[in-house]
Parts: sequence; C-alpha cells; structure tokens
Amino acid sequence: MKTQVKTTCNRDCPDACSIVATVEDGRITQLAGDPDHPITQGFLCYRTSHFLDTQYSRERITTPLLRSKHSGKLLPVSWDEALDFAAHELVRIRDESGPESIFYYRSGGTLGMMGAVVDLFFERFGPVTVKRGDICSGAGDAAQLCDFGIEDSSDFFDLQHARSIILWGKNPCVSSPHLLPLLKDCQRRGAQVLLIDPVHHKSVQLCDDFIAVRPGGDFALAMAVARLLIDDNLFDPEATTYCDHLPEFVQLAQSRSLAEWLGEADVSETAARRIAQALGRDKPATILVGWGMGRRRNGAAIVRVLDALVAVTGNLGIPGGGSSFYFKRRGAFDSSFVKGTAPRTVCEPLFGRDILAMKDPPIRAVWVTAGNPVAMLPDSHTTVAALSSRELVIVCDHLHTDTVDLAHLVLPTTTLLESDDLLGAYGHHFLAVSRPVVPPPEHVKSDLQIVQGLAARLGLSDVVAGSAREWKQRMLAPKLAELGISVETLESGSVRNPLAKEVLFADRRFATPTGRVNLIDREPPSLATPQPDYPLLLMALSTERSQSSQWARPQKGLTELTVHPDSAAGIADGGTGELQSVIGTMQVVVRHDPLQRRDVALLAKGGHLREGRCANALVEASLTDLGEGGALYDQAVRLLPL
Ligand SMILES: Nc1nc2c(c(=O)[nH]1)N[C@H]1C(S)=C(S)[C@@H](COP(=O)(O)OP(=O)(O)OC[C@H]3O[C@@H](n4cnc5c(=O)[nH]c(N)nc54)[C@H](O)[C@@H]3O)O[C@H]1N2
Ligand SMILES: Nc1nc2c(c(=O)[nH]1)N[C@H]1C(S)=C(S)[C@@H](COP(=O)(O)OP(=O)(O)OC[C@H]3O[C@@H](n4cnc5c(=O)[nH]c(N)nc54)[C@H](O)[C@@H]3O)O[C@H]1N2
Ligand SMILES: [Mo]
Repeated sequence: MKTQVKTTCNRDCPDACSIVATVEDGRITQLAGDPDHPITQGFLCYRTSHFLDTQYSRERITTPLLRSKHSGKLLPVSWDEALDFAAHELVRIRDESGPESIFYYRSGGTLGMMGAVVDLFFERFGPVTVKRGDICSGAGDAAQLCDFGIEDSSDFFDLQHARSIILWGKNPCVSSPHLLPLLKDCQRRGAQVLLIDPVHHKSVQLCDDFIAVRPGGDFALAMAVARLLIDDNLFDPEATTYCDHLPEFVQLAQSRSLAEWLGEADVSETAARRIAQALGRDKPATILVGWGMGRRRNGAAIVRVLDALVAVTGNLGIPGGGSSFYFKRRGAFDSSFVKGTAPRTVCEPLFGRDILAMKDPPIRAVWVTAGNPVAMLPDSHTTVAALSSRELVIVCDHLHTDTVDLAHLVLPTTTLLESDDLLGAYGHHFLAVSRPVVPPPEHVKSDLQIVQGLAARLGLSDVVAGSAREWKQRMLAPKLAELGISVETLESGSVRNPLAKEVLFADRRFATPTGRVNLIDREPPSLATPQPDYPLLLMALSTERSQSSQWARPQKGLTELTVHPDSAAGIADGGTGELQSVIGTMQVVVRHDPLQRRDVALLAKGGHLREGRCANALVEASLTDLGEGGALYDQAVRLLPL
C-alpha cells in the first residue's frame, strides 16, 4: 500500500521545510517538498532529498553499543544493559566528584524543542556542567542583542517591499535555498540584489552586483559607506530620536579617510558608492546579514556596524527595511522549565582546552547529543585528546561520527524522518510539528525515550514523564492557545507564528535599556591578516552535499581545496598538495579558480577527521569579539607542493 505522510525537517537550517514522504509497505520510497507550504514551495535541498540513503544506510547505528573492556571495540548490547551502565556510571561519578564533573553537550543535530526536555533531565540530575557561547552564531547573536535588545526579523515576505536587498556574506543557493524564489520574486518587482562576500560562490549568479571584500574587511567597508552617506547627507534626519551614540558613530567613520577604509576593505570607491546608494537612496533597503562574517575575530563588530548602517539610513521599522540576521524560532514556545542553574560552563569553541583544563572537580564524564564536536569544533586534535582521556563518554547519535569513535557507550537515536517534535525556523516565522513517517528500527529510541529510560533508573521519572505529544502541548506558549493555536492546528498544516510582527520595530522602540538603537561606537579588534609564511585564510564553508558533518553520500579520497591559480604554490589544477597551519596539516587535491581572491583557501565544512578531510584539524580555537563564538575563518594557512 502507498501512503503519503507530511513531516518537518528538523535539521540546523533556516528553512525548516515541510516534507512529503511516500511510504510503500512500511518503507519510505520518496521524499519531496510540500507544495502547500509557503516557504518550501514543493522542493527540497540536495541534502534532505538524498536523506533516504542515510535513513536506510547499513552504516546507521541501530542498536546500543558498549565499548568492550577486553577488545576495546564497540559491541552491541541491549537497551537495559546500556541504560543500566549509563545510570550506574553517571551516579557513581556524580556522587564521588559532584555533578559539575559531568559535562552535558548538546549541539544542532535536531532543532526540535524536545531537546529542552533532555536539558531538563540533566539540570535535575545535576545540575551538571553545560556549554556556553555558540560556535555557529555566538557573535552575531550578541551583536543584535546589544544593538536592538532582541533578535528577530520582519515577516519573510516583507522583503517584497524592498527596493534594495544586500546579501552581506550570504550564500542562499547552498545554505538556505528556499530564500531563492523570494529573491527572484523581489527582483521581478524591481529590487536590486547586491552580494558582498570574499568568496565567489554560486549565489553570485543571481545578484545584480558582487563585491569581493577582503575577508573580515566588512567593518572597514561599512565605515567607508558610512562616510559616503554622511558626505551626501543621507542619514535619516530622525535618526537622533531612536539611536544612541550617533555622534560617536559619525566620529568613528571619520576617524579615517575614505581611502584608508577602502584600502583596508580592498574595495573600490565605486563599489562602496553602490552600497551607499542602495541604503541611502534606493529605499527601502534590507541587509540580509549572513552567518559567516560573525565567525571572525571582529565578527560581532561587523554585524553591529551593519545594524548601524540600516538604522542611521532610516531603514529600520519600515516595510521592506531591516537588518535581518535571525528569526526568533523559539518565540512561540515555552521551555522556561529549564532554569539554567548549571554550576559551571565549558566555552563551546574552546571545548577541548576547557575540558582538559577544568579542575576541582575535573570533568570526568561527557554526554554528547545531537553533535559531532570532534569534526565540527575547532582544534580537533585537542577535542580528541580531551574526550579520549575522560573516564566516560556517552554519545547519542545514529551516525558513526568521529565523536562516536571516542565513546564508551553509544545510544542510537531517531532520524529526522522518525522525529516527533515541535519546530520553529530561523529563516522564517512558520511553526510546525514533525511526526514519525515510519517507526524507528526496533532498537532505536528517541532522545526523549532515552532520558525517560535513564530517569526511571534514577528516581527522576516524574521530571521528564509524558509522551512527545504531551510535551508538545506543554511547550506551546500559553499565548498561542489564547489565539486558538494548538498542537492539532500545527498537525493540520504549518501556521505562521501570530506573535511575530509583520514589520519589526515599526514603533521605533527597541528592547535595549534606553529603548533606542545602541549604535556601535568603537573600533573592533584588528583583522586577521595573512602572514608571509602563512599567506592564505582558510575558510571551510557549507556545501550543498552535506549538513555540517552529515554527508548525503559517503566521501572518499583527498578533500578538494579551492584557491586562485596564483596561490596554488605551483601545483597544477587537480594536483595534490599539503595544506598547513601552525597546528596541523592535511593533504588535498588542489582546484584552481581564477574567480577567487588570492588570499583565501576554501574547503567544504564537515569533513571527517578519520578520513583526513577535517578542516578543524587545522583551525585553532579562538574566540570572537563578543558572544563567545568561534573565529573559524581567520585561520592562516599555507599550501605546499607534496
Ligand atoms: N547545504 C547546507 N546548508 C546549510 C548548512 C550546511 O552545512 N549545508 N549549515 C547550516 C548552518 S549550521 C547554518 S548556521 C546556516 C548558515 O550557514 P552558513 O554557511 O554560515 O550560511 P551563509 O551565511 O549563507 O554562508 C556563509 C557566507 O559567509 C561568507 N563569509 C565568510 N567570511 C566572510 C567575511 O568576512 N565577510 C563576508 N562579507 N562574508 C563572509 C562565506 O563566504 C559564505 O558565503 O545554514 C545552514 N544550511
Ligand atoms: N571549520 C568550520 N567549522 C564549523 C563550521 C564552519 O563553517 N567551518 N560551521 C559551524 C556551524 S555553523 C555549526 S552549526 C556547527 C555544527 O556542528 P554540529 O551540530 O556538531 O554538526 P553536525 O555534524 O550536524 O552534528 C550533528 C549530529 O547530530 C546527529 N543527529 C541528528 N539528529 C539527531 C537527533 O534527533 N538526536 C540526536 N541525539 N542526534 C541527532 C547527526 O547524526 C550528527 O552526527 O559546526 C560549526 N563548525
Ligand atoms: Mo550553524
């Protein structure tokens, strides 16, 4: 029998697509995008449309695995044995050294709200040590909170009112493909689309103009633009009424000459004028602030200066205007049952170093769920050293990751097609549920069932009791019930969050202490500049073929490094070379691309360490200027012939 089931993609992606899955005799045979969903519009990305290969892969972990003391191998065990072991060891370590000796780490494997129930379990069992900072968007989040007091965007479709759209460091063709139909629609309505990015990538083709800024040179570029706006008298005359630090901002822009700012940004005056024109004259203008720029030493300052440009030109609070970095995806949900009482924290980008350094008590056990820190956090070798020297490492995943390689116990979890959860999105305001398209394999449990199994052994059953559906009901914000939105409503089709504004800041009131925009008023840390002996900046960026370290198809052989032919160290296109940083080396196949800048070295993010494809083996762990993000793209490297 053939049936169709709708669910929602739970991946760490702005789009949160509605999926139509075809099921034949209990097996999923096809995945398609939901034609009825206003954002999904009937198509899926490469990663998710190829997900059946992962769902039915023989490599998938479908039974608990416990590392044998004799052989050192991970061997299948029953759930009873697995959970008894986990409960016994966690209690032993907690009782001997205190709950802070256990570090619970959750990353973005699923964006479902049910993760909060797992957080709750560890808070009540401990509270244990948790992470702080954010490897993905720490700097940008902190920047927007600092400037506006909240982080959100106007409605997704409000972009249709924009005359100018600036993709500032953003590659929607890869990272958020469901923005493309809207961008094309905006262009048909007459909007100009500009792209500002150090990398020449796929999204260049859909833009009217492309400005290849120096990596991290965006602060200087924005300052050049501010100078031009000041000279042409294009600041909003009302700006003083809703912006703090306007004189200081002007002073900052005037602290260097236009030529100096342009030199630092490595951008022509014509290009800077183009941006000033878009923001100051061809209004309304929206900057779609990408997520990559924040992953730099001066990343928060870059996002802050873009917020400032939008504010001073009067593009905030009007239809078609804004500085859009994030959509408040949890805004319709209530997870306030997690109190945030952790006694101490590990800084996420410094994961390995912090674990190794912590004393009184040391970290003895690490619980990893929905993440692959070995491959995805910087300085992989230190992460490996940290995890492989712990007494207990437990990993919940369904893929055999580099982190699973270091686990004492592996607990197999559901995939996105078996998920039963509540979802918002960080690229639009639609809310949705996911539901199991098929039941999970016999020996696989959801994250909720795993903590419930553990809680039952630890006298904490009451804390996490309830079916997935009951938890969904509990987590829908009470305000939504007042507006008539229930789990049933979400099950019958996705619903736009009615609490989200159509036009953000329409009243020009901001959630900062003064109620005004907090304009950036000082210079950020200096740029990471390539060194004579390490002349390239390594950027390992999203690829359409994977979701972070989850590849649609297995990757084999050397990974590809893309550089400008002049930066290829004499290595021919297709030849092999060695990429080196001060902390690691990696063999690569070199690809020439004359369209790239000469100071960048490009890899795909998410390569596996055990296959010698992991960029983070070369990336030092260092922090952004605010928000404890990782300065992932500021790594100086060199390429040498083999
Ligand atoms: N296919 C696919 N989609 C994904 C992901 C994936 O792994 N694969 N990952 C998901 C995740 S985890 C996230 S957080 C989101 C966002 O994922 P990201 O990949 O962060 O998304 P973008 O912001 O579109 O792309 C980053 C852009 O920032 C640019 N950039 C880097 N440094 C600078 C700079 O200094 N200045 C400027 N102007 N630009 C710079 C890069 O060249 C790149 O084009 O997407 C998600 N979508
Ligand atoms: N060099 C470099 N490093 C980067 C980046 C970069 O651009 N360059 N990007 C950064 C960014 S933006 C991000 S967000 C991080 C991503 O870092 P991670 O969140 O660690 O990324 P993933 O590799 O997707 O790991 C998620 C894991 O969760 C598992 N999983 C999926 N569904 C479930 C589930 O329901 N339950 C459980 N328990 N597990 C599940 C998946 O199988 C996968 O192994 O990496 C960062 N690291
Ligand atoms: Mo991310």
